[in-house]
Amino acid sequence: MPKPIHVLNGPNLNRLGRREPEIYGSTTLAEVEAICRDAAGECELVFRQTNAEFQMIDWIHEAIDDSSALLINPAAWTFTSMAVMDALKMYPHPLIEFHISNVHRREPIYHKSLVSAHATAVMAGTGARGYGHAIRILREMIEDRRVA
Ligand code: DHK
Repeated sequence: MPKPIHVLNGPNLNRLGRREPEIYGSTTLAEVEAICRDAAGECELVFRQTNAEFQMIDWIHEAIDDSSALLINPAAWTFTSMAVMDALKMYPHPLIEFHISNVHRREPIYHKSLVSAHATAVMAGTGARGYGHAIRILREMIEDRRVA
Protein backbone atom coordinates (compact mmCIF):
# COMPACT_ATOMS: atom_id res chain seq x y z
CA MET A 1 0.00 0.00 0.00
CA PRO A 2 1.70 3.29 -1.04
CA LYS A 3 2.21 5.81 1.73
CA PRO A 4 0.06 8.98 1.72
CA ILE A 5 0.92 12.36 0.28
CA HIS A 6 1.15 14.88 3.11
CA VAL A 7 0.01 18.49 2.65
CA LEU A 8 1.21 20.83 5.42
CA ASN A 9 0.16 24.47 5.79
CA GLY A 10 1.79 27.03 8.04
CA PRO A 11 0.62 30.00 10.05
CA ASN A 12 -2.35 32.19 9.18
CA LEU A 13 -3.47 29.91 6.34
CA ASN A 14 -6.44 28.88 8.49
CA ARG A 15 -7.79 32.33 7.65
CA LEU A 16 -7.69 31.90 3.86
CA GLY A 17 -10.75 33.45 2.31
CA ARG A 18 -10.79 36.23 4.90
CA ARG A 19 -7.04 37.05 4.88
CA GLU A 20 -5.87 39.72 2.40
CA PRO A 21 -8.07 38.37 -0.42
CA GLU A 22 -6.36 40.76 -2.86
CA ILE A 23 -3.21 38.67 -2.32
CA TYR A 24 -4.46 35.18 -1.37
CA GLY A 25 -7.84 35.13 -3.10
CA SER A 26 -11.18 34.05 -1.69
CA THR A 27 -10.61 30.29 -1.52
CA THR A 28 -10.90 28.95 2.01
CA LEU A 29 -8.59 26.36 3.55
CA ALA A 30 -11.44 23.85 3.48
CA GLU A 31 -11.81 24.48 -0.26
CA VAL A 32 -8.04 24.06 -0.68
CA GLU A 33 -8.33 20.68 1.06
CA ALA A 34 -11.11 19.68 -1.35
CA ILE A 35 -8.93 20.76 -4.31
CA CYS A 36 -6.10 18.59 -2.97
CA ARG A 37 -8.29 15.56 -2.31
CA ASP A 38 -9.82 15.80 -5.80
CA ALA A 39 -6.34 15.95 -7.36
CA ALA A 40 -5.11 13.08 -5.18
CA GLY A 41 -7.67 10.71 -6.66
CA GLU A 42 -7.07 7.24 -5.20
CA CYS A 43 -3.89 8.36 -3.45
CA GLU A 44 -4.28 8.69 0.31
CA LEU A 45 -3.83 12.29 1.51
CA VAL A 46 -3.00 13.81 4.89
CA PHE A 47 -4.00 17.51 4.99
CA ARG A 48 -3.01 19.73 7.94
CA GLN A 49 -2.57 23.36 9.03
CA THR A 50 -0.99 24.80 12.15
CA ASN A 51 0.01 28.13 13.66
CA ALA A 52 2.41 26.34 16.07
CA GLU A 53 5.98 25.81 14.91
CA PHE A 54 6.56 22.77 17.15
CA GLN A 55 3.52 21.11 15.60
CA MET A 56 4.79 21.76 12.07
CA ILE A 57 8.16 20.24 13.00
CA ASP A 58 6.47 17.15 14.48
CA TRP A 59 4.30 16.77 11.34
CA ILE A 60 7.36 17.06 9.07
CA HIS A 61 9.02 14.29 11.14
CA GLU A 62 5.88 12.18 10.72
CA ALA A 63 5.97 12.80 6.97
CA ILE A 64 9.64 11.77 6.84
CA ASP A 65 8.65 8.38 8.27
CA ASP A 66 5.22 7.87 6.71
CA SER A 67 4.67 9.68 3.42
CA SER A 68 5.46 9.20 -0.25
CA ALA A 69 5.62 12.94 -1.03
CA LEU A 70 5.18 16.28 0.73
CA LEU A 71 3.49 19.50 -0.37
CA ILE A 72 4.25 22.29 2.09
CA ASN A 73 3.19 25.90 2.27
CA PRO A 74 5.39 26.99 5.18
CA ALA A 75 3.93 30.51 4.97
CA ALA A 76 5.95 32.94 7.10
CA TRP A 77 8.23 30.17 8.36
CA THR A 78 9.58 29.95 4.79
CA PHE A 79 11.63 33.06 5.53
CA THR A 80 12.22 32.84 9.27
CA SER A 81 12.49 29.29 10.57
CA MET A 82 15.76 27.38 10.60
CA ALA A 83 13.93 24.73 12.60
CA VAL A 84 11.51 24.12 9.70
CA MET A 85 14.44 24.25 7.25
CA ASP A 86 16.42 21.71 9.28
CA ALA A 87 13.44 19.37 9.44
CA LEU A 88 12.83 19.62 5.67
CA LYS A 89 16.53 18.91 4.99
CA MET A 90 15.81 15.41 6.33
CA TYR A 91 12.88 14.80 3.98
CA PRO A 92 13.84 11.97 1.54
CA HIS A 93 10.95 11.97 -0.96
CA PRO A 94 9.57 14.46 -3.57
CA LEU A 95 8.93 17.80 -1.84
CA ILE A 96 7.19 20.85 -3.33
CA GLU A 97 7.43 24.24 -1.60
CA PHE A 98 4.19 26.04 -2.42
CA HIS A 99 3.04 29.64 -2.13
CA ILE A 100 -0.36 30.92 -3.26
CA SER A 101 1.14 34.34 -4.03
CA ASN A 102 4.19 35.16 -6.12
CA VAL A 103 6.48 35.88 -3.19
CA HIS A 104 9.10 37.33 -5.55
CA ARG A 105 6.78 40.20 -6.50
CA ARG A 106 6.14 41.10 -2.86
CA GLU A 107 8.11 42.93 -0.21
CA PRO A 108 11.83 42.01 -0.04
CA ILE A 109 11.30 40.11 3.23
CA TYR A 110 9.45 37.50 1.13
CA HIS A 111 12.29 37.03 -1.38
CA LYS A 112 14.73 34.75 0.50
CA SER A 113 13.34 31.32 1.19
CA LEU A 114 15.17 29.07 3.66
CA VAL A 115 13.27 26.12 2.17
CA SER A 116 13.81 26.29 -1.60
CA ALA A 117 17.34 24.83 -1.57
CA HIS A 118 15.89 21.68 0.04
CA ALA A 119 12.79 21.32 -2.14
CA THR A 120 12.39 19.21 -5.27
CA ALA A 121 10.37 22.04 -6.81
CA VAL A 122 8.96 25.45 -5.89
CA MET A 123 5.58 26.85 -6.97
CA ALA A 124 4.49 30.44 -6.31
CA GLY A 125 1.85 32.77 -7.75
CA THR A 126 -0.65 30.28 -9.17
CA GLY A 127 -3.29 31.06 -6.58
CA ALA A 128 -4.97 28.34 -4.52
CA ARG A 129 -5.77 26.34 -7.65
CA GLY A 130 -2.06 25.52 -7.81
CA TYR A 131 -2.39 23.16 -4.87
CA GLY A 132 -4.20 20.72 -7.15
CA HIS A 133 -1.53 20.95 -9.84
CA ALA A 134 1.16 20.42 -7.22
CA ILE A 135 -0.55 17.24 -6.03
CA ARG A 136 -0.77 15.93 -9.60
CA ILE A 137 2.92 16.70 -10.14
CA LEU A 138 3.83 14.87 -6.92
CA ARG A 139 1.78 11.85 -8.02
CA GLU A 140 3.81 11.77 -11.26
CA MET A 141 7.09 12.13 -9.35
CA ILE A 142 6.12 9.23 -7.10
CA GLU A 143 5.27 7.11 -10.16
CA ASP A 144 8.55 8.06 -11.85
CA ARG A 145 10.44 6.76 -8.82
CA ARG A 146 8.39 3.58 -8.76
CA VAL A 147 9.14 2.73 -12.39
CA ALA A 148 12.75 3.92 -12.38
C1 DHK B 1 1.60 32.52 2.64
C2 DHK B 1 1.96 33.28 3.70
O1 DHK B 1 1.31 33.24 4.86
C3 DHK B 1 3.06 34.23 3.60
O2 DHK B 1 3.76 34.39 4.84
C4 DHK B 1 4.02 33.81 2.52
C5 DHK B 1 2.39 32.42 1.42
C6 DHK B 1 3.27 33.60 1.22
C7 DHK B 1 1.52 32.15 0.20
O3 DHK B 1 1.54 32.95 -0.76
O4 DHK B 1 0.84 31.12 0.24
O5 DHK B 1 4.99 34.67 2.37
